[in-house]
Amino acid sequence: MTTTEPKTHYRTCNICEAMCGIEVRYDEQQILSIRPDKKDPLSRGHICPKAVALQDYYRDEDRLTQPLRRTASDWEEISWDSALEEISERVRDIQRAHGKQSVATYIGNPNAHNLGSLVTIHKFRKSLGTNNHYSSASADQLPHHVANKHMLGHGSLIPVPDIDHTDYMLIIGANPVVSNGSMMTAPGFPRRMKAIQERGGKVVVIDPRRTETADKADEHFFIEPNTDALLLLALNQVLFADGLESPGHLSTVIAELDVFRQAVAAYTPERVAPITGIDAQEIRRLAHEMAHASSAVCYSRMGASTQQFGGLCQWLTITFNIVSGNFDRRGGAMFTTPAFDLVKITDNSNRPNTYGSKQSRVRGLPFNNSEFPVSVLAEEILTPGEDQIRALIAVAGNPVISAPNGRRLAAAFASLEFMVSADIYLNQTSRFANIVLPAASGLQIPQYDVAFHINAVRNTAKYSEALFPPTKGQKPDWEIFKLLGSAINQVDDDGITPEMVLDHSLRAGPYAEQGMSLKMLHEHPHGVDLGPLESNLAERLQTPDGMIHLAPQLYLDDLERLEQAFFGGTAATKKYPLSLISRRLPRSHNSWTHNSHRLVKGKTQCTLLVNSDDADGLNLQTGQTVRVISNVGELKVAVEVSDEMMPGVVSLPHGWGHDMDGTQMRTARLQPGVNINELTDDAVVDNLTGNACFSGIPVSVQPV
Ligand SMILES: Nc1nc2c(c(=O)[nH]1)N[C@H]1C(S)=C(S)[C@@H](COP(=O)(O)OP(=O)(O)OC[C@H]3O[C@@H](n4cnc5c(=O)[nH]c(N)nc54)[C@H](O)[C@@H]3O)O[C@H]1N2
Ligand SMILES: Nc1nc2c(c(=O)[nH]1)N[C@H]1C(S)=C(S)[C@@H](COP(=O)(O)OP(=O)(O)OC[C@H]3O[C@@H](n4cnc5c(=O)[nH]c(N)nc54)[C@H](O)[C@@H]3O)O[C@H]1N2
Ligand code: SF4
Ligand SMILES: [Mo]
Repeated sequence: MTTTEPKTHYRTCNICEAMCGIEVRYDEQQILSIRPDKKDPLSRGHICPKAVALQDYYRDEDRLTQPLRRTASDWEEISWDSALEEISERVRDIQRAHGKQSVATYIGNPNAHNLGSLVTIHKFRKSLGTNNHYSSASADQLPHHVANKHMLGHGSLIPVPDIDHTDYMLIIGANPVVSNGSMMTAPGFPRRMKAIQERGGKVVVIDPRRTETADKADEHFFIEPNTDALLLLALNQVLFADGLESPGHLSTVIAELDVFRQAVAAYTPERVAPITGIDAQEIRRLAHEMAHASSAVCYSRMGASTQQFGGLCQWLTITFNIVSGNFDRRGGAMFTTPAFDLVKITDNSNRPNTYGSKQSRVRGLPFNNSEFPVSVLAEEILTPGEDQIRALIAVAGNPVISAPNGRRLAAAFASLEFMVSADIYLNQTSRFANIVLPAASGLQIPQYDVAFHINAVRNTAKYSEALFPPTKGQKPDWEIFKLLGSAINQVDDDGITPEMVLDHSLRAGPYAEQGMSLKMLHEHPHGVDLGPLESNLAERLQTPDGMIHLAPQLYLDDLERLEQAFFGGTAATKKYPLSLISRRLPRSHNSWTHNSHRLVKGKTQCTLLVNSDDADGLNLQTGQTVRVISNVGELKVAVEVSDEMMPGVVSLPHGWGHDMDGTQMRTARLQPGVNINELTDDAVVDNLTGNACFSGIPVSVQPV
């Protein structure tokens, strides 16, 4: 019998934004262990259970290994050549008959975690000659990009909480103890949060649920979902009213301070308190604490972005950091200096892809960063007329589960003349494709986090080679983009690999003088430490006039919509007395990790959390099945009574619902769960940015 010596491979886990370093021990037969890489300069020994499950997604027998073609009643495996030939013929026929706008793309979250995708997507999309591009960004973080763009000059110039040095952190609508941060790459967040407390600092959480983060924080306040813009307006108002404004070293580059002061003047804590549910004196105190702390940062995320005033929330979070004197300053909101510097490479200041340069055909929502919001995708497919979408190419996305009103989107996909999906599974979205292309993923692709080094709480750089080759007929996404480009548009293969782009960008980047290159990263398999965040906004700012804009007109205009919604006198509806929000689970990532036995074993995770007062009123007990009803749909799910919840608010996990329609889903047989987005409404968005709204969904709950 021959035994092979175990080998060790170091890489970055590419499941979520945290970029944890992992150590994989393996031999020729199997993976022996996946453990934290203690020498990774960013994650320093942190991983979560999802990284250990990388071996499960790799070995999963339900993974697609050959292109599939939908037949009248089933699927047949076909060769790549036949798949590409059919795609080429069908898409070009549709383009000829209905014009280029009739073909759309949807790009899902895993693309953001994939070096190869990030450096090939743009060229592929451009080659299609359509504006009909969609992605998960508009179900997630669009308000951040719009605020960064209008205030700082570039959508990807992201203010990052300097959590390793701050003495005060106000967290609004985020649960980084579970998520490990978003728009804030912070692996091992619990440890980093504890360090704030150990150095005498304080963490405060604002959330309608007493989350895992709130539990560990020094203080937690419940807030009525969807009202964070009012809270943030009042926090900003107090800074001016109580003479606490101190823009510090930035005072000469801040424009529109007086306009901003006037814009927030009406939003006193007393005026917003009854709506937000947070006492006026407490709001005032929080603003004072933020201003008086030796360093402080306000961080707001998903809960404050995916709501009707997400755009205002992200604007006001940035202003609060600026006006309280905590911007571009140690321990405040700071900016990275990434080795692959997307901000400098893609100067988007004057390109036609900019915010509002086009409006969506049916509803008139704004184009941004070369995409329309995903909330209009269903209507753009279903509404007849010139430029109606008739074909879709979806890569690494599952919008039937991840986008609002998933059931309407499913109906829209079913009506398409042609659909292609590149995925690792046959799932709720890819089942509508005529051709499904099998992608390589996780341990099978090379990795450098082009996107997330920009958001990281420390400057580091790390490259990992693919550990295993693609299985059978799988291909990495960047090759799929190139093959699609050449099949549909005869785009010649330029021979450029992701590594070539990476090496070129590293050599042209801010660490060129220190010898930064792909070779250097090869020599440092744990990653290269490039130091803590430093004050650098003078060099990073991208606005044409070199100023930070505190009061861009689009936000001032949007305050009227907010006034109307909260003070316009519309009575609340009794039909849907409860307010639904989403949650993320420690052993689950979006919609695609539920086939890993080690992650889904044990008790049912996809439950409706209901406060005990509400449960008593409705006569509900833990374990009981209820109907949750909204104006777009209804579903049945088990209740978990929990005083984690604010009274009047209920919570469902996002990313589940794998047996919707009773189809033969290959994934997630153990715990199918329910799809929260059968309840969310694609008609209700943040009108300013077009971002989807997942917070404060009016629902009723009834015993079955
Ligand atoms: N109600 C509600 N909805 C939400 C959210 C919420 O909190 N509440 N969160 C939103 C957020 S933040 C996000 S990011 C979106 C996510 O929205 P999506 O990106 O649309 O959804 P995912 O579940 O991440 O789907 C990823 C898909 O890619 C496949 N996949 C995984 N790895 C690879 C790969 O390497 N290559 C290819 N080709 N395919 C791969 C998976 O099988 C899956 O089908 O959902 C949003 N939707
Ligand atoms: N374990 C795990 N980690 C993940 C993911 C995952 O699916 N599982 N997904 C990854 C992705 S794609 C992303 S984008 C990040 C997201 O990371 P986070 O931004 O931390 O996202 P969530 O955990 O959804 O936290 C949102 C919080 O907002 C609260 N909330 C809901 N509505 C409101 C509201 O109106 N106001 C306020 N103040 N709070 C509200 C919710 O209760 C919840 O605690 O997580 C990433 N990490
Ligand atoms: S926190 Fe995210 S990056 Fe870190 S191990 Fe877990 S899934 Fe991977
Ligand atoms: Mo996300």
